[in-house]
Amino acid sequence: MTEDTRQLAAVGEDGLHLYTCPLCEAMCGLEIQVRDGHVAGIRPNRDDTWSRGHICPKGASLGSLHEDPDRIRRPMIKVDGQWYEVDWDTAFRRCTELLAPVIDTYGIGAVTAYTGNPLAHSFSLARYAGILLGLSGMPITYSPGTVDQWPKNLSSHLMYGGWWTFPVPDIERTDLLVVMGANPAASQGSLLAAPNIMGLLGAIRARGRVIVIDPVRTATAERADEWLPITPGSDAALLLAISHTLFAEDLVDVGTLAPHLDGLDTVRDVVADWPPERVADATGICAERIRALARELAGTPRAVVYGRIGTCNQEFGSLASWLVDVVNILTGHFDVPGGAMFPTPAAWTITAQPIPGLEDGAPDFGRYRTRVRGAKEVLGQVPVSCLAEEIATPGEGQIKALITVAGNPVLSTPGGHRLDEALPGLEAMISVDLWLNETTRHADVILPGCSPLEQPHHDDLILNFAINSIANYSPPVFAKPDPAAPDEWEILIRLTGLCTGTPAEEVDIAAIDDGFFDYMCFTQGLDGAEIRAHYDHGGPERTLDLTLRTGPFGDRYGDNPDGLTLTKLKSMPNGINYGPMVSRVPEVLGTADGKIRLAPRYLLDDLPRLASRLTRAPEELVLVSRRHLRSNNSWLHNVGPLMKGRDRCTLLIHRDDARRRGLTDGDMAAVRSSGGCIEVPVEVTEAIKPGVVSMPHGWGHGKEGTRLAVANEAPGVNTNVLSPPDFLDEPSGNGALNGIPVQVTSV
Ligand SMILES: Nc1nc2c(c(=O)[nH]1)N[C@H]1C(S)=C(S)[C@@H](COP(=O)(O)OP(=O)(O)OC[C@H]3O[C@@H](n4cnc5c(=O)[nH]c(N)nc54)[C@H](O)[C@@H]3O)O[C@H]1N2
Ligand SMILES: Nc1nc2c(c(=O)[nH]1)N[C@H]1C(S)=C(S)[C@@H](COP(=O)(O)OP(=O)(O)OC[C@H]3O[C@@H](n4cnc5c(=O)[nH]c(N)nc54)[C@H](O)[C@@H]3O)O[C@H]1N2
Ligand code: SF4
Ligand SMILES: [Mo]
Repeated sequence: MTEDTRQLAAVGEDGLHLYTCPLCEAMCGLEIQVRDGHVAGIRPNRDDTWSRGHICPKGASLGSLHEDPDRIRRPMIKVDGQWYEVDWDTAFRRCTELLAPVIDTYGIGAVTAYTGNPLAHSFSLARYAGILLGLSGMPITYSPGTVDQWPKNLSSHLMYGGWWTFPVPDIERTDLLVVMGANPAASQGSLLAAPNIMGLLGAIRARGRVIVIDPVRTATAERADEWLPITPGSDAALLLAISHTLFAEDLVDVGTLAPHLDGLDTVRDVVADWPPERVADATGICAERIRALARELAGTPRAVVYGRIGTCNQEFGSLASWLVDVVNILTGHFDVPGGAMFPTPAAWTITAQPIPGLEDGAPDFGRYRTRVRGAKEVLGQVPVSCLAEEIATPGEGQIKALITVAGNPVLSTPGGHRLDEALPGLEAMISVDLWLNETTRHADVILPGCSPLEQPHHDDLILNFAINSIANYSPPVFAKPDPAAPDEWEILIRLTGLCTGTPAEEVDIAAIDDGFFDYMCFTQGLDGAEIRAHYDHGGPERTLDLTLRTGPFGDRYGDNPDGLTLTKLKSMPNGINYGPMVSRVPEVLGTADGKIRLAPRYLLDDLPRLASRLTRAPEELVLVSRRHLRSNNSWLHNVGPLMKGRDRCTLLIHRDDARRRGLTDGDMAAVRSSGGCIEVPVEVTEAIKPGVVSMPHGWGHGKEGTRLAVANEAPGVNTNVLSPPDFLDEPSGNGALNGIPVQVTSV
């Protein structure tokens, strides 16, 4: 841990500030120079104990984000279609006026919330989302979890008895990395927090090999040793065939994990039916290559398979998520250095707690079903694509009021255009957001939080996916312009109180905060009242201190005097790095018998659906999604410096597929699916598997009533018009945003 000799400026003062970028899982340490009250420059902090000098263009643009004139700085209410800036008290009163009658008339069942992705990266929101979702009484809420990692939550719940107990590839120490359905060159890592991830991949190549399995020759594949183009949606079949080979060639070696495994024989029996020949056509990867891959994985002492969003938000996401772990386990690359390991987060999160009623992995899903479609609940969520129909369909239980928090479902969720049409039918909509965008334009009230640079930062959820155990606290760079303005956690508490019958403006924030804190203490076997006596304040800093002090390195309020506290962490501006992951089986397991369930029945029951997929006639073309380094889902398109360069919202299409349709580079094409039709310029390439086309999501700006001057100049089109709301991974209810059958024609 380096001694810092730099002179750091105090909050709000000119000079040098150290700040952790809150935009993605890479958690880069930044040096921010402030001059005359403005960001004069952002550079990587080479002394950061985690990121050691990595940065990307997004982090470098935090100043522009902060200064974006379109960013909402004061609450706004809409009256007769016209927006007015108001004071906070008026805004909360308006929330009460709107929401209380809905609850009185229809009950809380007519209210729901959508909580979006930036919430997971926010100091204030992440620690307090549990209050809104857990205490407001809303029976069903929605999130992008069901277009993202729900299959992973499901397989982890079933295998390890913990719905956020995710194994993470130890890319710092592996010699063979197989990347399936991830493009870290753009995303910078997902459910895999690593500093300078492409640098780490380069280091693996220097000592071993990197193989990318993806329908697209992505920037990650370009920088790998080998690209295996796979047919979208067929990863589970490939992994079954790899597992088959491991058993058939006697390559299975689970090492010291043996006493902790349940179901190994079942797996052997199941995969016996899946020889490589059976899946070669469907995957597009020949049987011999599949066998060689199995041998390579088994024969490399430190190897690991990493599957991410391309293996999750597809038709067989649950099977693929499960089988990635199965292959790592069968090859002995699990819970050992260089394999897939369970991180040890320095601060724990409320998500580490079991879901009430689902404590031990009993596959008790479908505890309730959605009203219109009858979609089953899985781990407390239903598919986010149900939201539009629940608002639009009249009858008992119809959704009449919506609270959005840091989300833009109109662009980001399947069939978002239907939501766009449904939202005006609501009786009340409240958005906790910083921009007037495609979703929030429908709100009646917008409650803005601070800009990231006006808040402290310490990641929370992301530490659960990090390849090192780290802690890093950043004080705010700027002071809040209006010290009386509530923080976002306070906004969430007021809205929670409002849902339970107290006017928003009268909610006792401290009482609810204390109650939540006491519950968190209770989960650690501590008495909340006693622990609260240590503090003269509440809010996220108190919560953070609790989760650090009762975490694996914590001081346990004096029991371990040299242990970690927030005060100690604050004295270390470059953060603390406790080093790489360590073996955690069986202690990390939450299953009743303390074993890993290798063959959960609920997942095996999905195999016939996969089997019938193999014999299905091939589609003419299928659509997959992609990300770009300078985007962040739908919301960084208003930052000028990030929008430089050529149009990113294009349809990638293979040269042969383009030629057959009379398309050349830059032509407009019509893309049609069972969900809808859009027109988009094509980008002809050889870096994609024939039969596959690719679009980025998060575009489709330029809507009337939005305030996004830069984004609206280059709006792009919304690919989620093409995502059929009922195209799902059945076991998890996760949206299949990849592998969508489409037709492409020249316009
Ligand atoms: N076709 C396709 N669609 C996809 C995906 C895909 O791969 N393909 N990926 C899916 C995935 S993985 C995800 S996570 C979702 C993301 O979908 P969402 O979670 O809905 O995220 P965004 O669309 O980026 O919207 C983020 C919102 O948060 C607001 N915001 C930003 N910072 C803050 C803040 O600090 N506080 C508050 N209150 N608001 C803030 C922004 O203004 C914006 O309105 O998209 C999904 N959609
Ligand atoms: N710059 C930037 N960073 C981001 C985001 C962003 O929007 N921009 N979003 C953040 C979020 S919310 C998330 S969830 C993460 C996601 O992070 P990643 O998982 O790395 O996501 P992508 O970059 O979309 O890469 C997914 C890859 O899956 C491939 N794919 C599609 N279908 C299949 C399939 O059936 N099988 C296989 N094997 N591959 C397939 C696609 O071609 C694509 O290359 O990124 C996060 N980081
Ligand atoms: S990679 Fe970029 S967006 Fe992600 S944390 Fe680092 S600077 Fe921020
Ligand atoms: Mo995501």
